[in-house]
Amino acid sequence: MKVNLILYNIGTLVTGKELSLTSNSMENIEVLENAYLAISNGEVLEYGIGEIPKNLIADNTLLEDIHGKVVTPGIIDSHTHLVHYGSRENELPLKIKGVPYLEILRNGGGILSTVRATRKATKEELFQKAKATLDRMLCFGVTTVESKSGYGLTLEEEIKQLEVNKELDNKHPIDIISTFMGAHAIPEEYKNDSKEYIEEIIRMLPIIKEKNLAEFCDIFCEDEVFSVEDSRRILNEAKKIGYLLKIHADEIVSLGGAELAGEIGTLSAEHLMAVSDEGIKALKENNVIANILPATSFNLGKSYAPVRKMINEGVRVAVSSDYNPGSCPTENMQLVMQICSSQLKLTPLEIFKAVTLNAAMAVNREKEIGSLEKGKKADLVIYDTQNLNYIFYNFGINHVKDVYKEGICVVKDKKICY
Ligand code: IZC
Ligand code: ZN
Repeated sequence: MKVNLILYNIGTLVTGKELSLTSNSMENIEVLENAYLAISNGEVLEYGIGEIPKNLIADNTLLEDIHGKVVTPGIIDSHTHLVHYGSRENELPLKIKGVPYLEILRNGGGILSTVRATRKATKEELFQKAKATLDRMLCFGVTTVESKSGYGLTLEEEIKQLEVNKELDNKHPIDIISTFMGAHAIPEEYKNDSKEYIEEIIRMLPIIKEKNLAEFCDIFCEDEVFSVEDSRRILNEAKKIGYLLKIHADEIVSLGGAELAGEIGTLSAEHLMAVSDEGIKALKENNVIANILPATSFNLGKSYAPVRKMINEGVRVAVSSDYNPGSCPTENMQLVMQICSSQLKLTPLEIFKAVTLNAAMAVNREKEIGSLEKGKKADLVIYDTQNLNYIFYNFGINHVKDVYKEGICVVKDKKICY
């Protein structure tokens, strides 16, 4: 049997494999103590408890002693606005004074200021900025990232952003899943004719699909941005031509975005801080994944999505960063996970499930990633701790020691090495 690498003496191995669901618990993932994990050709070959079976060891097998530390699947950041230019720290004093996010946008700031900067940037500039971000994410254990467009808002400029996604996917160890989000804001040139911009988005959809630049279509369904009716129209058009769907739903105002997600059958609904009880029911009944972005609530000083209620109702919950230059400028998924612990009262196992298997489902990749099961990619993280609780207990620092992407070490002792 040909094995390239075996990690052994793993104190805690979270394989992330889903165990049968006996209740609505989200702690139903497999965890092994004193384990080994064998990797062959970038995939998980086998894992188990105790001594490494002799038949797994060939002359050229690399054996790596993990010294009782923690190993988990690679973290999947299933909601980011990765590719953009500029930054918005000029809005910090406004935010501190309590000026609402939507008011800043109404006055031509917010998303629109990032649109101006992104349109001016070259593809190379966008690539270099996003690459630096991905390097930071990788050091926090992230091995797959969903990346939305939405700072171009013209066909040409949206294509520019999406082509950067493709280039990053080709050139960086992190896998990129690309989402078209032309429906992110009404651009300034359509300020007095938003209906015409919606028509423009509908014209962009097939062109971007034909170029194979995006797998998902997302929309900012929000007060003063895209109404439920506009969102229904755009998402249904996208569905017809083969996009998988996402929706920014009930983030600031309870508009009925979650109900729409259920009606249309989006794969996930994002944010959900203001979701209604009917909305939660719609998510559950239609198997829509609730993708929660708690660092945005933390950064804006807003309320959190009612995660426990959703879990109790049987909704599948994923957690992601929402990395973007406005409401959540952080690449630190470990901080996001620590917020889940301290603010949302999720347990370590619930949190790991939310950022691995459930996140893989939110980007339609659960057959390849999200758990360390036989045949899946050997994307994994080694933490410099002796147990899972410590990762959440000693908060605010990065416990990730090493990261492997498809069986190859890309972060060693906290340093990028790809
Ligand atoms: O740039 O503000 N919420 N879109 C919807 C964002 C945040 C990104 C931004
Ligand atoms: Zn977002």
